[in-house]
Amino acid sequence: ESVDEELKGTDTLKLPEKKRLTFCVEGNISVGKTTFLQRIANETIELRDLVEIVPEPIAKWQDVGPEHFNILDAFYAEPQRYAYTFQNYVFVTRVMQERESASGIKPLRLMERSVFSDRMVFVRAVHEAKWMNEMEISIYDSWFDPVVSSLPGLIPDGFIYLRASPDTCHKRMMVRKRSEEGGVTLDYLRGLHEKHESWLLPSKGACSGLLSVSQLPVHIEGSLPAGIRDQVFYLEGDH
Ligand code: DCP
Repeated sequence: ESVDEELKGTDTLKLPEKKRLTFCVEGNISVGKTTFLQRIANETIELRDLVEIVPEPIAKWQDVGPEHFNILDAFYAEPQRYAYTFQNYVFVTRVMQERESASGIKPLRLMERSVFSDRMVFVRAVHEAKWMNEMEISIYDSWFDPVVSSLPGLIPDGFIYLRASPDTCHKRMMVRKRSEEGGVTLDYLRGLHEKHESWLLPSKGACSGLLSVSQLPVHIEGSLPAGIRDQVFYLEGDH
C-alpha cells in the first residue's frame, strides 16, 4: 500500500529508456573468442533472446569484391606492402558490421574485437615490426579519433578480455591451422599479448576483476573518447 502511495502522482514521470549494452570480446589470436561467443549464442538457450552476437568480419577480409581477393592472406604474405591497406579495410568492415547490427533489439550486444584493439594492438604491432612506416601510422592515427567520434556505435560499454598465455594461443593456432596464418610466429603472438596486457590491464598493484577504464592506459593513448562508461572483465583462458 505504501508503495502505491509513493507511486501516486508519478504516472507522468518517464523512466529513462533502457540503453542497449555493447561489450567487445578481446584477446590474442586463437585465444577462443569465436568459441566463447558461439557457446553463448548456441548453447545457452536462456541467453539467446537476450544477447546478439556480432562476429568479427573475417569473412569479408577473405573475400573482397567480385575478384574474391583475400586481403588477410595478402597481408600475411607481404606484410610490408599490405599492412596499412589491411588495417584500413579492417576498420571499414567493422563500421559495416556495426551498422548491420545497429537496429537489433536484444538488450546485450557482444562484438568480437573492436576498432580499439585494432589500433592499440595490431596497428602498434605491425608498426613495431616495420610493416607500417611512420607516414602510414601517422595517417591511421590522424583519421582514427575524428572518425570514431562521429560513429558512436563503435564505442562499447565495456570489454571482456579473454586472457591466455602466448604459448596456449600458439598451440591453439597450430591445431586450428587457418591457411593464412601459417607465418604467424610465437614471437608475434608474444608481442600481441604484451599489447593486450598494457592496454587492458591496470598498472601493477591493482587487483583483477571489474575495473574502471579510467584506471587504464587507454585514455593516455587517446584511444577512447572521454566519458565512456566502460568496464573490463577478465576471463583466464589457459585451460
Ligand atoms: N587481425 C589483424 N589485425 C586486426 C585484426 C585481426 O591482423 N586489426 C588478424 C589476426 C588474425 C585474424 O586477423 O590472423 C583474426 O584474428 P582474431 O584474433 O581477431 O580472430 P581469431 O579467429 O584468431 O580469434 P579466436 O580464435 O579467439 O576466435
